[in-house]
Amino acid sequence: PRPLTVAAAQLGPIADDEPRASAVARMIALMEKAHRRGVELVVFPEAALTAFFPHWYMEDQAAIDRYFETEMPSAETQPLFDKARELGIAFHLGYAEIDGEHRYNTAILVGPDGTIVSKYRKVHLPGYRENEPWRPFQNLEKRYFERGNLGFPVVDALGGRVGLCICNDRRWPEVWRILGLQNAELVLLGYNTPQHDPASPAIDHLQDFHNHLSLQAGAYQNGTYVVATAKAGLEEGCEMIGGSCIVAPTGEIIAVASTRGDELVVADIDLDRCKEIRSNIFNFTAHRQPDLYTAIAEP
Ligand code: ING
Repeated sequence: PRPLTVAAAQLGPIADDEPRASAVARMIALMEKAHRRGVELVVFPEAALTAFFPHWYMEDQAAIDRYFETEMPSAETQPLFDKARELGIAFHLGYAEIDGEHRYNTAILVGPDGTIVSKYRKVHLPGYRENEPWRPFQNLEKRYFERGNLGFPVVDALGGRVGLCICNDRRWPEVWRILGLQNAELVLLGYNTPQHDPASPAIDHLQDFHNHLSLQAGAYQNGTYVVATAKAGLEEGCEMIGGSCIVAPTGEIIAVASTRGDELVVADIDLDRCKEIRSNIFNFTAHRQPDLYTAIAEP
């Protein structure tokens, strides 16, 4: 057995005028609670330092860039890295990244010694590029971010194979299979998911279902654990789902949030259990027929 105690550290809304120091303090409080519960890995949401600014239209690049990090860690985020090292806890953090002239929706995995061990830049950017004023809120990720250029990373960490993706990525089966083909045993992701989709209001009541459906399918069909963490609640007029959860390789949800605020969702997992799925039903070597799948990679 390879036991690991993991947590989804769900965050409630981050107000547009809430300083990074406040978001960091909330995350440190969750990390300290996690430590008291023997947690070894804490997963914070996508865009965990600021309000999810793609929900509104901006033209002034200086105003947009206020939501981005030009260095990681920075003075405001250093306390989170220091706390992690003090407690010996690894953590996942989502944030908006500026790299030279490039802007990405980024996530990192930081080891228990406070060093960055993996980094991912979001590939599946939902929404659109130009303002659509008919909507009560926007999704302008295609305007504010470039497509990620770091592939879909799986690294050796925490005694296993750890993969990253971000939010909309979880809805695309290709992402899960690319991580599965690299033998991911634990996939970490954050999300900011509105309850209401102005383009498809008829399925608003299914947003929680579609969230868990995507995570459970990805976990089961690739024999991996998943820790998925929401930024939840009413943030700058946009109601976002919660449902942060930990999913087993069997596809079972083994722990789930019950609020839309700051909440720690904890589970004891055993990375060896991935083999139950990957050595039988989803034994890729024995059962996959990649020569017949070429259409999947065609545009
Ligand atoms: N948010 C949403 C998500 O994929 C979305 C966008 C919501 C797409 C609902 C489709 C339906 O969870 C981000 N940030 O990707």
